[in-house]
Amino acid sequence: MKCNNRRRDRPTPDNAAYLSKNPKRTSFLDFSAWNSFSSVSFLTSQATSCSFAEDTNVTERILDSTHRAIFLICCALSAGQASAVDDSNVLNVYNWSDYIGEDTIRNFEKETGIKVNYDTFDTNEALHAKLRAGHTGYDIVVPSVQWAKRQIDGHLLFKLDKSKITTYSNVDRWLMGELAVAGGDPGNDYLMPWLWGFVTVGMNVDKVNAALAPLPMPEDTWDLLFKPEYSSRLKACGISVLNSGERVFEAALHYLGLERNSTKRADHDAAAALLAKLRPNVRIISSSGYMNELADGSLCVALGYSGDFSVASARAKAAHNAQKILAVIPRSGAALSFDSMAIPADAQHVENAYKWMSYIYRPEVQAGIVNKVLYPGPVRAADKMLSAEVRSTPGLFLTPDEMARLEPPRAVPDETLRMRTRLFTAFKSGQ
Ligand code: N2P
Repeated sequence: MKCNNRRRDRPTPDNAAYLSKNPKRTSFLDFSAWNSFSSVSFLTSQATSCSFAEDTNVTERILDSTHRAIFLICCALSAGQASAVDDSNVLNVYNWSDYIGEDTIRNFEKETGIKVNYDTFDTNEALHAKLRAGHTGYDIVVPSVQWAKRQIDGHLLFKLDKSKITTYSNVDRWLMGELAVAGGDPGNDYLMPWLWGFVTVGMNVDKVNAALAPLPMPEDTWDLLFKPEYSSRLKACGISVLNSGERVFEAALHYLGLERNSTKRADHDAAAALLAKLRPNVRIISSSGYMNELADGSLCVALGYSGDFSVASARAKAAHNAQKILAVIPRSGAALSFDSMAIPADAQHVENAYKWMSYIYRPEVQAGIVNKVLYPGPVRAADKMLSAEVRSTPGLFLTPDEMARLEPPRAVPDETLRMRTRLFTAFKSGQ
């Protein structure tokens, strides 16, 4: 039996106002999905859910008085809590895995008394599907900006009252400009920055050199993935690619000299043909596992995110295991990736989300995040608070020449996204 009162609670005044203006979105009062105990009608008026799903057969035969008593106590307690708990003391956050400081959450909780429920994902596709399904229960989400654009267009995000972000002026103007364009948020009304980086090829240098010999390292590191003469040699020591049709197809299109945000079927067919040659040499399709596997030497090359490679390198150094992890910006360039913070349109703890945002842009809080995850952040005043070792991380402070080789993200239409998803499914299954 499950009782759950965590995510279905009273709307804040902001949310109530939002719902009244957006009748198409279902409010928390829509109980249609809560069918588990419709026969216990008096309980359905409570903002809580209990389920006997696992017990169906048992309940049919032996809904004895003890069992029934437990059920009623559980639901009564839960319902009691729903009305007694102060909702304002909760914040439900959904962020990428390995993307926050060591003490970020703990310090926020200590300082504000707000309890943070923190869940993680590792692809935009997963977050987007949740937002589209609605009722995520989350108050803060972290979509990459080109996905956030779709979410703004689909009325899935809450329009921010910037005056409630007390540290707004600490935020890098350049980054806000990038969010405005790539996120389709010209007034910076919906998106605030989280961290940013780029999508590239990372490698365990010594292992790659050994596997390629007598071939030298190619000048353009994309060749490691897309030239079969390299990828076939790297197969045995392990190649991994992101579990994202968007990222994998963007990389292949770029390698072919085509637009990363191409919408053309013919371009995608060409990319799919290139990827089909890579597929037999790929061991792992994952958006998070590659960090540890590169660090412990069980993987040679990965298509992944810049900061994750920096973390892999730091982990290898900390383990003194002699694995050298490197991720450069390939000679022919790579794609920038900006992640934003946003509040889902049906969030129930909007005031707490503002408190979180205000806290996140404090320089010392930023330094705690960047010191741990090794991605560039949005608060320049935090730079001098980073440790000397972190400051020297490749990819953290990019030179103008490096920036010139990075292309900003652009959203593709849903139809193109669906085409990529279909082709990527075929790639994964090796068809
Ligand atoms: C964190 C990966 C997040 C970067 N581990 C991708 N947006």
